[in-house]
Amino acid sequence: MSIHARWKTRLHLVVIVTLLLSLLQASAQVPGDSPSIYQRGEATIAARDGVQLHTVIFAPGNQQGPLPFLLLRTPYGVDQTPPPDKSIYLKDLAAEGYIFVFQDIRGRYKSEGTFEMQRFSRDRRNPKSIDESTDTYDTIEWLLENVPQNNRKVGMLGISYSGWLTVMATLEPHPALKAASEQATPADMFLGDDFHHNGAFRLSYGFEYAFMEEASKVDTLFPFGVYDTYEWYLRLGPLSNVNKKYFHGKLPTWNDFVNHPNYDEFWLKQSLPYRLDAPTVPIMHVAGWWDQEDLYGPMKAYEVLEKKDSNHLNYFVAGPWNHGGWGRGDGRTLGRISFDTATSVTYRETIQAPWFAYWLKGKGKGNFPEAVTFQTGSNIWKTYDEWPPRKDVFPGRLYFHTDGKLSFEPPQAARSSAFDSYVSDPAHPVPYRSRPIEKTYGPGSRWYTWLTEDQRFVHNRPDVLSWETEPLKGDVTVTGSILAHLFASTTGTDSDWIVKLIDVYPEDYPKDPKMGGYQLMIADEVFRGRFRKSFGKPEPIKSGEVNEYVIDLRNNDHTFLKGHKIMVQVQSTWFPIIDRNPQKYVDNIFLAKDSDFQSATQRVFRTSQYPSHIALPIVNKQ
Ligand code: PG9
Repeated sequence: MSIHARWKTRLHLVVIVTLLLSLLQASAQVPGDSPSIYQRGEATIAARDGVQLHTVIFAPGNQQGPLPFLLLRTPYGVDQTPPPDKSIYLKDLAAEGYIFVFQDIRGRYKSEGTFEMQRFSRDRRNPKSIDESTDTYDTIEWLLENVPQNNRKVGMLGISYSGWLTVMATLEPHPALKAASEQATPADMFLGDDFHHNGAFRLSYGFEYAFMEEASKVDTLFPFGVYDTYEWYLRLGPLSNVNKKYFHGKLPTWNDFVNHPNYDEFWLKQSLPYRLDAPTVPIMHVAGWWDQEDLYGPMKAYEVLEKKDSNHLNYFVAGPWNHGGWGRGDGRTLGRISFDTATSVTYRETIQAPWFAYWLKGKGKGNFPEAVTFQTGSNIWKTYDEWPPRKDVFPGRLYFHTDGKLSFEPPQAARSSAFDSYVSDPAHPVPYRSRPIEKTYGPGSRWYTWLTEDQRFVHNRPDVLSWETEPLKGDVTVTGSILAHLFASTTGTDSDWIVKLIDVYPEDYPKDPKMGGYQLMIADEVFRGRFRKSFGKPEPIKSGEVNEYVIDLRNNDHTFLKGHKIMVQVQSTWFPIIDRNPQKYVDNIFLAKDSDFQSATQRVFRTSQYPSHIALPIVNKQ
């Protein structure tokens, strides 16, 4: 392999221009202006095909002996990265002592080559082929040979896209890669992460992210020209207008959305379950319960690797965070929700730093628990020997009843008339967060905390149904996988079903009176009805037919406290995070016409034959 490299060391003044994305947010600077003890250098590292990868390296100015590397690769630009001892995310690792390496991936910012959104794995039969795994391999090879005083061990970490790049590095790992922590990686863009959930298209995210990454080599926000993007997306009309009026077929990721409306080879080959085998590098997965982008990913990546983890290399951590929230701030609160303790500080100091110190420096005993979670509600850290735990966990079912009641008793009604109903109108979709809906990554955007927003902003809308329990007589702790079983019909021939599991605070809440009656989503998900039998082969829904929709509300660890109520809300639009389902079956919703969109009357059943309910793993049933 030919290696061309420049290696310049110089102290560098770092300016944070904007906290645009999770990586940069995770790099939020430590307050105070004592000078960094790290020295900054820059290198360009040639990948095996000659493409030059722009790289920033920080080593301690007073380095005494060999140190391991910590490598972080990103599409979001590394030039503005603060020294690691000045980054909230990395300062505990910096105090331990590493050589930090940050790299622009190919095609982004100062690296050469072409960017491909979540590049497929290469064809290994072709020795000239490249992918993110080989780029990482080549980078590590160069670092070992060219950076003085390294101990020939490398750790990788990163949040979201950088988390995904961390997973990619483990596919054909360099032998020096000794530890990897993926944090909020996407695992499947059709089933659960940024671009679709259960086949429903994440319109505002997909549209804005495709533009941000592919309109230019550097991040660029789409110029909406209106503040409330709810209005803009509604005026957009059918999705075919995107290429017609704005993208003109020039953004590969948008074209992929249009050309792959079903779960085909394209999505499968991109997904982590398809790409991952048994873990060979120690790997720690990190997830945030209120991650607005990639909650499914780290849970899925952990689950898939766990099945083949005979050497105990696979670990899971989850806490009360939004996307990357463990990497910034102290984690005492998220939006208006309080956790009583500095959860992000605990993560960084007592979980992340010791984990890398063990694998890269041999410090400590290495007897890390299989899974660590911060249980919300009770607000305590928990450890588990397996995730989700099976010991002392009992299946519970919360059934929908008449008059908006929810209870553990199954419904008796045999009458098929026992249902609740609403009209879903794609011309007046339910906003997913309170308006104005600022640009996803725009200034002042409330995107980052929308999952914790008080759901009273839509409660009692005529197109949002809700059912709730009586105030709980004791705590109800839910640990593990939550599933909604919705028995529902529509007068249309396609439909979205959105289910939200909500913790309702007592009206009188002395701990924080302003939180009285707050409706906090604990779990939420959308399901696009056409995919009820198969994500690969959609089918129209028969108008008026009652179907069972089993909707995965993901894993959780939450205590509904005594005196709180449990609520479920169901609706059929969630705009513009989810595109509008025409509610009339068309082959490809990206090509639907204006005239295809129609109102539909939805029924949610609660009879002994069709007992809509939420299945919950309960730890301490009342
Ligand atoms: N959620 C972002 C992303 C990751 C991977 C692909 C597309 C988007 C991110 O925060 O990086």
